[in-house]
Formats: sequence, structure tokens, C-alpha cells
Amino acid sequence: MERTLTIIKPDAVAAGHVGAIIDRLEREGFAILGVKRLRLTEAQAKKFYEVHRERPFYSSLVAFMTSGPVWVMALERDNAVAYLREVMGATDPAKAAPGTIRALYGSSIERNAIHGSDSPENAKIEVGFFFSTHELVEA
Ligand code: YYY
Ligand code: MG
Repeated sequence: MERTLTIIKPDAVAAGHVGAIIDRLEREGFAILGVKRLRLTEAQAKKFYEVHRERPFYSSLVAFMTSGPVWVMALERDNAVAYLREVMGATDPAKAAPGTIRALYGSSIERNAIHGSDSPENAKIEVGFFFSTHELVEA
């Protein structure tokens, strides 16, 4: 079993897609070990996306990610990191495979509905960014 971190982003929350996305994740075999609904502070969003701080889209991304509530979830499944990336689809919803979460619910490369960790190592860091050990309850 492996863990990964997902964020249902402000666009998908505002559009009312939280239930559909959680339903999809459960049907794909993910167990939800922890869940929080929160609004990221600017400092949190900047830190979370720090790896992109030199990229041209960074400040717009931080503004978008702090624009409204998000749902953050720690998920567990066999091969969770890679499998979530598959279920999410490509970063740009226009290029995401049909039926993926980003193809279904994303509207632009920035407003792409969902985040997923990109490696098991980063998944550990990202789960720890939002959850303490006692907040993660085994399935
Ligand atoms: O991991 P993933 O979310 O698929 O893409 P990243 O390359 O890590 O970029 C993080 C985040 O930044 C992406 O989900 C949207 C935004 N972004 C953007 O607004 N414009 C780009 N050209 C690339 C990424
Ligand atoms: Mg990424």
C-alpha cells in the first residue's frame, strides 16, 4: 500500500464537483485516510508550490489556489501515486485522456480541478504538509 496527497482545487469546489470526484476516487479503489476542507493562505500556497517559484505561472497559480476553499485528502491504495496521476489525467485538461478527472472537470491548465503528488517521496512530504500522524486513520 502507498499513500498520496490530493487537493480538489477551488474551481472544482466552486462548481460543485466535490461529490463526483470523491465518488470517482472511491470507485478507483482509494481509501481516504484523512480529509480537510480549508482555504489555503498565501504563505501555504507559496510553500506548497515552491518548486515552481521561478515559473511564469507561479503568482497566478498561488492566487488561484487561495481564491476559495479546497478539499485536501490523504489517499491510500496499491501504487497510489502513479495510479492517481492516471486517473487525474494530464496537467492541461485539453490534453488529458477522455474520462480522466481533469478532462471531465478542468477548464484550463491552471484551473485543472485536482492536484496529485508526483512521486512517492513527494507524497510523503505533501501528506505531512497537511496532516499529522494521528489525523491519518487507517481504512
Ligand atoms: O503536477 P501537475 O499539477 O500535473 O503539474 P505541475 O507541472 O506540477 O504544475 C503544478 C500546477 O501549476 C498545475 O496543476 C497547474 C499550474 N500550471 C499552470 O498554471 N501553467 C502551466 N503552464 C503549468 C502548470
Ligand atoms: Mg506537480
